[in-house]
Amino acid sequence: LFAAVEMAPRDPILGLNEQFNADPNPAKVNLGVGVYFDANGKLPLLRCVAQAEAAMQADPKARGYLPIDGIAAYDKAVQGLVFGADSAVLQAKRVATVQAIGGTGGLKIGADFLKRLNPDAQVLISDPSWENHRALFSNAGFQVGSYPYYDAAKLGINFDGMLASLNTATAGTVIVLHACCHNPTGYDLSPAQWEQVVATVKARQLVPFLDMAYQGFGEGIAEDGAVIQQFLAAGLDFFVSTSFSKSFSLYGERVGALSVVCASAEEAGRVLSQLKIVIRTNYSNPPTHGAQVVALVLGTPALRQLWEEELAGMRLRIRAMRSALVEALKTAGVDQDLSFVTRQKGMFSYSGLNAAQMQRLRSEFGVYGVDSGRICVAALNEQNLPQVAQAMAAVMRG
Ligand code: PLP
Ligand code: TYF
Repeated sequence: LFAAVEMAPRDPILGLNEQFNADPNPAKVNLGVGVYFDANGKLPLLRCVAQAEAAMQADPKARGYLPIDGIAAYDKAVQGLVFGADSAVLQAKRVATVQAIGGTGGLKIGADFLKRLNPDAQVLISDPSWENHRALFSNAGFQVGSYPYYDAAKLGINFDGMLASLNTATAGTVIVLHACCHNPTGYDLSPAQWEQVVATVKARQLVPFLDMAYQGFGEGIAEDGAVIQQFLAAGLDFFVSTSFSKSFSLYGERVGALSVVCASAEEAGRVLSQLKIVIRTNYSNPPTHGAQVVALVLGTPALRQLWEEELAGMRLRIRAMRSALVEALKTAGVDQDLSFVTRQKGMFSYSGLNAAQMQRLRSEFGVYGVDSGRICVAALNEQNLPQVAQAMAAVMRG
């Protein structure tokens, strides 16, 4: 039966993790996978999460099936965070939101729904993008192309190329956009550039799908969500996937959501009914624990305040590591302009290093980043920084 089954390639990033775990070098540093580690190099358990879990344990509940679209209080909390608690679009009940299995699950529910709605549509992702974007939309049955995004020579965004590409896309093309903290480059559009993207998407009748996996890691919760307000102001219908993997440090609980902004409450009701079919035929209904934690934190003022403080702590530590990396590289003798490192947002830095340099970092120095040149700044700390900077400086010198 399986004689003709081919070996599938490893996920380029998760595969790197396996390679890291197998490396006997005691001084190895993992800057590959996008995970936030604290100043001691540990995966944090947020205090707001621990307190919510303690409260849940003090009053344990039986675990029945959840509704297909998840915990109502959770979906409402997601909507408040993404669209603003008193936003007109929520008051008008124009948003269909479902709990999802991580941000990936939110993307997949959206992709499956879009495939039924518009089977011949093309999907465009940024070049480069999170690897799984292409695989996920291809596996949902779409032709996946890309729009220019990174400009290596400029160490920034090829915005003219991006707009030109959107301007030639046919009506109905699904445009996957990183709402903030672009993965892998770290370069985000300015509000003025977003305004042009919104206008183009509207004029060309494209279908925006915003992936928001890092809300709160760029400039702040509201600041990172500002792009949503720009799409709302233009009166567009659009998709937003949410992930709490990073912002709650709940990677393994798989907590995410999909929200679809519709033209009316009646339309949102019909869209919701279709999203529920997609969920029902994939995994029936979502799991309870992670969403309960997030709903409790977001719905309890003291816990919410604690979460916002802890999230700000992660954001500021990453920013401090960016500046520290620049300083350490200068100290190690790198004299090129490194200001791009502190211009980038979120967990990642496109370092500008090529695949050969990244491989040397791994084999000679035990420093693991992605061959594209992406390093996870959120995994840097005072202890590993000198080693990382020395190693990067060495491969930069050639
Ligand atoms: N989208 C982007 C851009 C990501 O970087 C990630 C990272 O994991 C995801 C989606 C998936 O999030 P989750 O782990 O919650 O499925
Ligand atoms: O880009 C990253 O490193 C994170 C984690 O298939 C990740 O988004 C990477 C690959 C993958 C799932 C999650």
